[in-house]
Amino acid sequence: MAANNTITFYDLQVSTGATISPFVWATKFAVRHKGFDLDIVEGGFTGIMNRTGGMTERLPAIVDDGKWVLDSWGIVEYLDETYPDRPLLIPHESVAVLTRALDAWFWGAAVGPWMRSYCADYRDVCYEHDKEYVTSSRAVILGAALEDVQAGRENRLAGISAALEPLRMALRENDFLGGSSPNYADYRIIGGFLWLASLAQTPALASDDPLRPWVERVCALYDGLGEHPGLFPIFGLEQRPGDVDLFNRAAGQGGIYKRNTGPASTQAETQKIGKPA
Ligand SMILES: N[C@@H](CCC(=O)N[C@@H](CS)C(=O)NCC(=O)O)C(=O)O
Repeated sequence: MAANNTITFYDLQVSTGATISPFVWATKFAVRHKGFDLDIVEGGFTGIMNRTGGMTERLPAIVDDGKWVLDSWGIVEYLDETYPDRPLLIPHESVAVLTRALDAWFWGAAVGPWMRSYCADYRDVCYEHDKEYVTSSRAVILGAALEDVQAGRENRLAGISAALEPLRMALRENDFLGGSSPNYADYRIIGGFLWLASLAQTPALASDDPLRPWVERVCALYDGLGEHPGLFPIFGLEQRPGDVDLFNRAAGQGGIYKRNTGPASTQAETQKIGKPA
């Protein structure tokens, strides 16, 4: 049992003091969801091995009463297995399956494209002593100099915003991805938004984006865990002439959202497609 209800938490921060990593953000929320306090070990990208006594090169990592636990997903499994009587992060095995699918989609649709649109901002907000490593390592990952990868982002941001429609559809009808209360799906996805907010020098989403109430609702949890003063505004993107719509203003179209309640609900479409009686 965590001594004094506190878990030691190895953070990954930038020069504003805000957490940067989406994995680390998700895990911070996860530990607080279980009702534990965080004893934060601060630091940036370089020196992780030194800080952790050689235990890991990657963060997050936690120490619970002397026991090291690594990896964001590993930490969630550990917390639910070790503390099953506290609020569950994964309250049913289906939540794990669906969260992994959602996370994979979200990285392809948003986190990856945002990384290519904000990679120089990412480097610029790091601690001075991290900048050389972050510049060279991220150029290897992205395949070119950070300024070259980031160039032209103004032509890409509208499309990335538009691609988030599946999340908007779910969160227009529910307070949380967990339904009426948050679970690990919420924390996993908010991690990507908070990663962006830790570095974005220009907003990525419209001020009136339907995702905004959910983002603000999750950030306000646990005494405003996601409201660090070092975060930058991610809402405020203006749609330019020729841009795709930043989000779909006609909510709930198609698929599971187009409920069949009898012929009156399908008549207009039936006429349009010319189906014979
Ligand atoms: N699978 C790991 C991935 C963690 C990871 O890649 N963390 C990155 C930050 S996003 C890191 O520690 N990077 C250190 C570095 O770049 O040297 C997890 O889920 O915890």
